[in-house]
Amino acid sequence: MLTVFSEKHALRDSKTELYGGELVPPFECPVRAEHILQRVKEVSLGQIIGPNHYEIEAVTRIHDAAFIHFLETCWSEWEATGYKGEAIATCWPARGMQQRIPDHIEGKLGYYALAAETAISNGTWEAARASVNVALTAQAAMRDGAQEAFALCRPPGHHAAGDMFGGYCFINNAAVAAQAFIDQGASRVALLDVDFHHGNGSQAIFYDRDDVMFLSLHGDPREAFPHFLGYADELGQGKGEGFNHNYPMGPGTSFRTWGEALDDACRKICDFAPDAVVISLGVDTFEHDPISFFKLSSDDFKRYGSSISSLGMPTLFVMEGGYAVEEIGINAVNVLQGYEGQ
Ligand code: B3N
Ligand code: ZN
Repeated sequence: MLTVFSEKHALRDSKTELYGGELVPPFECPVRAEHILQRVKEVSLGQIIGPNHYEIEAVTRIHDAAFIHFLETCWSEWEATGYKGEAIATCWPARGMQQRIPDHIEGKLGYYALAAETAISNGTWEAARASVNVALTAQAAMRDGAQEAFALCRPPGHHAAGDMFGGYCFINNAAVAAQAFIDQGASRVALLDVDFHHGNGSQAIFYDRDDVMFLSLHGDPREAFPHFLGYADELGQGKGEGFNHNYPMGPGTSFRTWGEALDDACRKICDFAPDAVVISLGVDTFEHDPISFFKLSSDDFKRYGSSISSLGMPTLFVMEGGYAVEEIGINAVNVLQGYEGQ
């Protein structure tokens, strides 16, 4: 399987994450991608290439242009104020307030942030831009005939909505890739999100569409981030009604339960008969993940890679979360090896 990877991921190296009322070193850190790449090499998964450059229009098919401009300029505006720390949102357009974009960077951050844990710092934009180029390059390889590809994206993307960042995500790599399939002539694409966290951004982006089906297996939002989306009764709206499927699951969920949800999602994908499947591949479902509560073992990742392969459809894997850094390479690559029948 082809892997696409960019060294520029390392430019996303913020020093702070707001967790439990403290500023801690971010769980989403550069060594994650290095370990995955190392494992891809160790098992000789296949060719590894760098990303091509894509014009921003591929990204603004999904994201609001003013939001993209904000991401690009946020750090320099923040620095210019003289603030000492990294750029973290501290105020929001809450219920009953105006949904206007203020001039001051503090207001802009609140407008575009969905949560406060994710700091923007020097290099964040460049890394996010490279990450989406990784996804688009892997997608282009499939347009050119590859049956499958692995976009080793970092930073991740599935929490990013049309005009919101957060949950360690800035540009929604999987959504941009799904849109590229459609723009190149695909009639239908399925976006299956197996990360521990609900892909609120992907859901919001495709919620009223019938050409991209979104399915997500995740920690019950009553107990887990992003808390305000990902419930089972969110089924899509308008034309998109019936094309959104959520499988929230509680603390301690084992592979037995999780696998049943995956089987159900796969049946829905078969009925939908997409031209391509995009997998938002997070391995924070791992039993030893430090921020999640599912109980999948390293072997389980191989098993479900094989289930995804049984769909028999062109499949693009896009890397999302996973914070057990010692095992992240084994777990992510196990999915890909399981897919390949190894
Ligand atoms: O949910 C958390 C969180 C929960 C538990 C933690 N422990 C026990 C150390 C730490 C953090 N934080 C909120 C931000 C979560 C972003 C999730 C990003 C992701 O992987 N999305 O797929
Ligand atoms: Zn996650």
